Amino acid sequence: MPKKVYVAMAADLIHPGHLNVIKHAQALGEVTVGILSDKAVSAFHRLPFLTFEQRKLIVENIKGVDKVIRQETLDYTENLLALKPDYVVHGDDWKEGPQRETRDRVIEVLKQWQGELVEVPYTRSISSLTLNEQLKAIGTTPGNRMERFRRLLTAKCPVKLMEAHNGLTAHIIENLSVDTDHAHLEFDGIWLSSLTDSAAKGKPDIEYVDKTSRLATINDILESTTKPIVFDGDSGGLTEHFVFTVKSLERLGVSAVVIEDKVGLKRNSLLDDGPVEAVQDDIPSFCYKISQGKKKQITKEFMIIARVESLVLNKPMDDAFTRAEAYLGAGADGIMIHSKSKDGEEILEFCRRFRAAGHAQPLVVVPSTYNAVPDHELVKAGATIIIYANHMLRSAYPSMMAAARGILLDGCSKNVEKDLMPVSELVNLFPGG
Ligand code: SPV
Ligand code: MG
Repeated sequence: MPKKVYVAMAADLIHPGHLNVIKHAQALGEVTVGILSDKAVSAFHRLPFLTFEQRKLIVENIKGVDKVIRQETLDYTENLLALKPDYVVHGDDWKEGPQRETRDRVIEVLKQWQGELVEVPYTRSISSLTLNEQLKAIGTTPGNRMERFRRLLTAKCPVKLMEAHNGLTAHIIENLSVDTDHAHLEFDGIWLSSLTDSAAKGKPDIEYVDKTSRLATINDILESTTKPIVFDGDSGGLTEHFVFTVKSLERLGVSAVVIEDKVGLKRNSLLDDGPVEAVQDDIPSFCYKISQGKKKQITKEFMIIARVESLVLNKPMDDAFTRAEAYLGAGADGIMIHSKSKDGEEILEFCRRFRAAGHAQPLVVVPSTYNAVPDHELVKAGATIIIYANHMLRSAYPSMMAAARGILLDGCSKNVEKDLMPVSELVNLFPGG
């Protein structure tokens, strides 16, 4: 009987390091490779570029691999108990960082049948991480970018979007990551806010910045990123115009548009109630807009998310819920529920009710005012997408004010320099040539 050998890998970007591990495994016996699901990879890394099926197909065709199975979680236990391998083979680069605990558990489980962990020296100078960086520099395709959002929704909860209003802010969202002992943290995509896109152009958030200009902002963001983009489509405008917006966004590889059920002069939802009352669309009319958008979209991946403004307009929970169900019935792929409440109680109540009614669609929340409610509470109630809708612009503005003030008061910039990005860093932020 040949010995049983188990190797688990993401296998997104196959490189000689993977082949080296498989070669060592083959020398020990019959090799089963567990391909990590999108969900498992997302627990410690960014979502793979290739889908699970694509990664499986590639590994099935690698010399030395006898069988390929799915590994649902980062933790090996389930597959190890099912397979009882004599050996697990892995690169020796997982002794530190987020995978350390996984390694400890592998050793623990293997003990049950005297299995052994064999660690192959890590192949220096080539790793998925460096390849990932290179791939990011090349960019992505519109189709790949668009479908990543749906894949993220099946792989991660919550999916976190951060606002961007130009290529620079989107660049930060694309590249920022924080590794803790337990997790790899990064934003999953970009929220193209109408409020901050307008403010960055010195305009109010009243649908005055036209589509051409907003699509130009998207173009700048496409240039510096690969992550999915969700477009704040305001009210969607006239239905006859909205269907064109859908097609334009699809062409660019935007993953989703969110439209809100307002008519007339659109004002920002977070404005204190002023002299101009915002008016909510009636249900049949907004449903028609949604259904026309769905009918006209070309790809199957693009999503139209309906935003319910009832709570913002102080209408009862029942109104919000009735609308959400009607919009889903009209074909909306998900619901955004918004609120100006400080404690977020009404949002949590809506989310719970939405899930209790059996709706499985994505549910988006925007914790701008109820900012003390932690992400895990929103998720526990049923939210699946969290949008931080304006935080990049709001953090930049006070810093810019402080620098400008300091220069005026001091007559030179020496004293504010300590708070600024060095020019040497700025000129290298987007290297050309
Ligand atoms: C935006 O970011 O433009 C939004 C969210 O629509 S809110 O500003 O809260 O209305
Ligand atoms: Mg908006």
